[in-house]
Amino acid sequence: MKKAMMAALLLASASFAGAEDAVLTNIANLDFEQVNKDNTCFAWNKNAEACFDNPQAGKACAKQISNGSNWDAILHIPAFRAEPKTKYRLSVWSRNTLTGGNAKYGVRFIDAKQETMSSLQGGYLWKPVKNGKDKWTEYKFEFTTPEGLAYLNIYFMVDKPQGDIFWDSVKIEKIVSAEKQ
Ligand SMILES: [Ca+2]
Repeated sequence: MKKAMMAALLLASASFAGAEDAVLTNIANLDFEQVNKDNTCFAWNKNAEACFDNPQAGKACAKQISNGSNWDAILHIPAFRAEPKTKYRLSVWSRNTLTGGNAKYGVRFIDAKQETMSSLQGGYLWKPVKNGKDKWTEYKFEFTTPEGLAYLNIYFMVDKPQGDIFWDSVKIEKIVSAEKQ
């Protein structure tokens, strides 16, 4: 009886382990450890510089540069392949000294023609970070990709910032655990 219970427990834990969320590992420099010669962040656009003072992990983080407001102040990577009708979780770490303006992180939904799926909430999902939170803080949210999606992208936006904002240790996971239950 006892042995049968053990076997059942082992079996249960084995099937649970097989349904763990999958971290997407094929996206370059989500930890900001790779730095270009001009001190910008490898793989990201130019709206950040590498910062070696107090990263959340490793040797470097990103200090976002604002070149104005809204679209001039977005930091992003190239779009990466993703699956439609699938649940994902985006996690980022942030610290900031903002006393005005705002900063947010989010994703862009992109179709097979590499166009923004703007009929869906403008094609973007945004989440704010808390102004003045100068200790590293993890932020995350889950979302389900729409039918027809072919790519995702990760975006950081600052709007009229007063102060500095830093990002590190970005992670995107495909959520599989919930689907299997
Ligand atoms: Ca780092």
